[in-house]
Amino acid sequence: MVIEFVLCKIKAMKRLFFLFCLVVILNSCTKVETPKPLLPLPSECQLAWHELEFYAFVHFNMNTFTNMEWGFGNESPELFNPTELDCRQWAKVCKEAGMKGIIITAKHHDGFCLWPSAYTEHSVKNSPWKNGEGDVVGELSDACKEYGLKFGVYLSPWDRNHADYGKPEYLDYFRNQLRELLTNYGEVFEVWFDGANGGDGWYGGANETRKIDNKTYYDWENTWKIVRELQPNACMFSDAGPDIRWVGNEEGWARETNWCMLNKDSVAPGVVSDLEWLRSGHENGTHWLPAEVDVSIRPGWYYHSSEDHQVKTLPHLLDIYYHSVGRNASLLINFPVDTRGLIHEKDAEQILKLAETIKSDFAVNLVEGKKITSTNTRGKSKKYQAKNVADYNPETYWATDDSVIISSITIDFDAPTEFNRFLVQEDIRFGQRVKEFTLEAFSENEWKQIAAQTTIGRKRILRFPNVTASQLRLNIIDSKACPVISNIGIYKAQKVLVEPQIRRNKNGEVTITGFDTGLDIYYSMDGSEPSVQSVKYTEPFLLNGKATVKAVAVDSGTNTSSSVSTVQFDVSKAKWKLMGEFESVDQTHFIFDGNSESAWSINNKPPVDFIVDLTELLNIAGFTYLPDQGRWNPGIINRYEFYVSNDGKNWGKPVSEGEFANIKNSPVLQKKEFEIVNGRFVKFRALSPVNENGRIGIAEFEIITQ
Ligand code: FUL
Repeated sequence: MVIEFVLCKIKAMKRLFFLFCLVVILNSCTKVETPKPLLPLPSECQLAWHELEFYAFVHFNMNTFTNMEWGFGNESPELFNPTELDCRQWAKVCKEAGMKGIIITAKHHDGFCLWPSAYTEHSVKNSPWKNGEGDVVGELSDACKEYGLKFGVYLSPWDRNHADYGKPEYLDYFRNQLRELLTNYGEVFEVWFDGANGGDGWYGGANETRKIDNKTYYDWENTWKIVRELQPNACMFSDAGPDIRWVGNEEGWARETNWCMLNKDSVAPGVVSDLEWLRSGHENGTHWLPAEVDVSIRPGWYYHSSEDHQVKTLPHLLDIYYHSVGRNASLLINFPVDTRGLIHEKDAEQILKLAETIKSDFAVNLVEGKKITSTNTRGKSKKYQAKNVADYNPETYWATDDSVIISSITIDFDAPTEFNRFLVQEDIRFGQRVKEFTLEAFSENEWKQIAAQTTIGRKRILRFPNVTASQLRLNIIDSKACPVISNIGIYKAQKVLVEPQIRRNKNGEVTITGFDTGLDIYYSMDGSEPSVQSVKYTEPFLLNGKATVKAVAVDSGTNTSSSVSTVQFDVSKAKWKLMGEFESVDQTHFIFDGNSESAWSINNKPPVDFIVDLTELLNIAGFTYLPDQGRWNPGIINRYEFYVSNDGKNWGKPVSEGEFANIKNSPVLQKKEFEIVNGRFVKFRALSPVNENGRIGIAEFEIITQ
């Protein structure tokens, strides 16, 4: 009996073991394949770079002390003398702002080196700063280490100082400097190669124009090899990568449709025939070449005290954030470090406001703990289930079967929930795939579409007015291969209470607008700080003379106020008349309409004269020129002369002349001041447009009176 019982037990155990093996075998046979990666794919170094998202540029060099954007190359090292240089202050600001690294202009186009290079005398070693013993690059690299930030270098290929620039010898010099920077300062995360080259320069005293062939002169393939060899983890930036591409503007935006891929061989550093390629990438591009949005927190890249009041404020910075990080690009914000050698207080204040707002906008993820379902799950496997998009694990994702592109993922909140932000990420280890998607919200018993969009990429964030719904659905409409979504977030961001925008049109009508809806606006014109006791703005009003308008936005619900905006208006333009050949050209009113978004331009051969009758004698101390802000063939002027006359016939010599430096890449407001001249007529002569045979135009023109 006992033997029989034992034999039975053994048999049963054998059966069980057999069954177990069968299950294991069956299971391994039906194991669902991971999605096939869609080429091209990011490299390891690019993947790590994508994670950084937001980091800083510092433009600090000779131009800081000469008040220039592009130095000519003949500046004396004696001029470089910061009084309180403190790279730790830069690092502290960047760290607190949530930025992940700092890239420094070790050498800009004027050739001055922030480190004591062994290959030139044109560097800090011949400056009075620290008696020539200083090294800004070294100090920054140390500060970055201390604050846990990455460290990167900008080394301008164009060198207006070097005698050999344009000859083959210069390439050795450039490469030697690159080696110094990549050997002596620890780990470098990004090397920034600027494509800009304006031609003329000092060049060791030659004072001439030197043209180079951007495609061949720097022998990029071999120059890039130096970086790979010395800093294998560094990504290289240029118009054409090889790792990171320029986004095709310096205003702080990528296109909504933005692919990480680009046909790399169609561009070269400094040679891009269509900026749209950089702004959107190429859907079927040959290389993984993601976009980096570079933008300065002020109009210029370098510090100019005249721009202390033009630091970009929170709404503008928020737009930049959502138009870069929110559109599958990374964000590189520049601080023009000042003559003291510090990030200016005003710049720090605004960047910290941005950081605070981003932090609070994304503090509570409404997806957390909610039911998530999908119309299809790859192989019905748990490994690819919809829930993975909310597990904060970047390794897991939701994917569909290879044959299923059109698919949806639904978040069920259980109860009506209010939100205004939607964040979604593809797992880019599998390539960038999604071409088209929509968002729908379920409220009042029906599904309503709240957005229809194109690409996703590494991160896509949508902003929309508050929506209250019990469910939210992401529909993938089109994709290059089955979608692979790693993360979804839904948020309710607070109302943005920032200083209102004040504008005056040609007739002298002042309009004041708040950034968000539902806010009250109060203003003053007597210099006092506006408050709820001041005049309430209800509609545009007339202002014909010189005056300072101040305004504040108030959220009556929470009883909180924005900071105050201030605009100083000069004399009214109501009676101004355009004279000469454009006198009766219809669209010229755009030049004086106080709206920076409208412009007038023509295709005439320069010189082109804009003559204005101010209709009264005025003490003129300068003028401002806002170039055409349009994205398509804008008529930007880069060389000018400015005349003042009493009769509109005898003009004499120009009272101001020169270039609008870097205006092509940064078409911001240009301000030129001169010794006061009394006159009734002014002539703004455009000597050349930035693009050869390009248009010549003006968005806004004003004079500055005493
Ligand atoms: C441009 C340069 O010419 C500017 O001066 C600045 O350095 C900007 C980041 O790149 O091309």
